[in-house]
Amino acid sequence: MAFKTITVDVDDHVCLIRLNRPDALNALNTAMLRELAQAVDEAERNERVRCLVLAGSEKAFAAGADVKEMSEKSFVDVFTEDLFGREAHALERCRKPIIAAVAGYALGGGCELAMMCDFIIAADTAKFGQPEINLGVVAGLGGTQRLTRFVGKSKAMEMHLTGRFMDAEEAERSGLVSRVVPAKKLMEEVMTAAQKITEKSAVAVMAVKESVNRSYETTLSEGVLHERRLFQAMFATEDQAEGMGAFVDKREAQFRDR
Ligand code: CO8
Repeated sequence: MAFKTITVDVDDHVCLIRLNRPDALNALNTAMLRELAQAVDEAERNERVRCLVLAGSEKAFAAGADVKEMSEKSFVDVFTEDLFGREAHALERCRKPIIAAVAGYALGGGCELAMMCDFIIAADTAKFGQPEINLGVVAGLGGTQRLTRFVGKSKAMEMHLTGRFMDAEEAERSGLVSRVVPAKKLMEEVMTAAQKITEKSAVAVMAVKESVNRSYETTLSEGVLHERRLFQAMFATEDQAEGMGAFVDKREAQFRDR
C-alpha cells in the first residue's frame, strides 16, 4: 500500500521504514503514526522480513509530536481517542527486532519513538531531548519511564525538567544509544547490523528480544529464570543443533528458523 507520510522498502529481509514529513522535521501527526503502526504490523506479518529499521532524515529523526495538530485539542479529545496509544502499541508489541537510525533531532515523541525500538545507532549529528516542559505538558509516549531506565533518574529528570538537549556523544556515554557513527555512514552501519541479525536463527532472535525486554518488567530472579527456561527451550529447535553442530564441525551454520 502507498503511504503518504512514511516510505517503506523491503530489501534482503530488512524492512526500512523512513519517516517522511521533511517540511515539519518529521513531526509525528496522527496520519504518520497510523501509517507507521500499519507498516510495522505488515512487516511483522511478512515472512520475508527478519529485521526492521526505523529512520528519519539527515536533519531530523523526528522533532516530536506535531504541535500544530495537537494545539487545538481538548482533554476530552485526547482522552477519548487515546491519542497515539494504539499506534505506539504496534511498535511495542512487535516481536521482530527494530533498530532506530537517528540523525539530527530526536525530540519529545521522536526520542520516545527511538526508545521504543530495540536499540539506537546514532549519527554524530543526533540530538535527543524531551522538551515537552516548554509546551506546558509532560512526555506522553513513555519518555519519563524509558529515558529514566536508559540514563538514570538524575539525567532523565534534568532533561525532562529543563528541556535540555543531549548530543550524540553524551547519549552514548549515558547508555541511551548503542554507538555513534559519522553521519555519512549511519545507514551503512545500521543496515550492516540489521543484515547480521537476519543471518541468525529467527527463533533465537525473537527469544533474545523477549528475554532482554523482560528485564524491564520483572525482578532479577524471575528474569534470570525466564532466560534459563528460554535457553533450555532452544534445545527443542533444529537451529540449536545446527548452530552448535556447525561450531564443532568448524563450518558456517545454516539456520532454518525451526
Ligand atoms: N510539531 C509541528 N511542527 C514542527 C515540530 C513539531 N514538533 N517541530 C518542527 N516543526 C516544524 C516547524 O514549525 C517548522 O515549520 P514551518 O516552517 O512551517 O514554520 C519546520 O518544522 C522547521 O522547524 P524550525 O523552523 O523550528 O527549525 P529549526 O531548525 O529552527 O528548529 C527545532 C528545530 C529545535 C527542532 C524546533 O523546530 C523545535 O523546537 N521543534 C519542536 C520540538 C518539540 O517541542 N518537540 C516536542 C513536541 S511535544 C511531543 O513530542 C509530545 C509527545 C507525546 C505525545 C503523546 C500523546 C499521548
